[in-house]
Amino acid sequence: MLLHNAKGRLGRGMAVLGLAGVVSIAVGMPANATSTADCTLYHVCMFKDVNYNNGIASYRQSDSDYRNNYFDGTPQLVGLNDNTSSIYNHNGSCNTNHYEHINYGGTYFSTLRSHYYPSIPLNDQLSSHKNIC
Ligand SMILES: [Ca+2]
Ligand SMILES: [Ca+2]
Repeated sequence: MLLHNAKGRLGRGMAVLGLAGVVSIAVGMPANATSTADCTLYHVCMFKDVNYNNGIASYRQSDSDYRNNYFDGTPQLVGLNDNTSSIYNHNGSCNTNHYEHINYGGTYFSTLRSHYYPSIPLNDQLSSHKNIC
């Protein structure tokens, strides 16, 4: 039973070490902890990098000007304007047009409802989008 006590202390010590390991992994995680699973139903989601990585901006409605919008899930504040590289259209009923300029200007391309776009035309150029329902 004395031996049991010693093992008990060792066990607790290992548990603490194990927890510290988990914490350091969480802190050291790369900033790519976004995915299509983060996109709310009925929203269209823009991602900062290709393959839905490194930041997400999620919209139910159209947005005519990205200059005051920012990605979620980035370690530092990253503006949405001219930074989108992939899109998941999770809107069940609307397609979307994505425009090079604010106020739905310039070149655009369309996404279909419930479709995935791991890389997009107009990479790092999008400045507005409009729902087409
Ligand atoms: Ca980008
Ligand atoms: Ca632009």
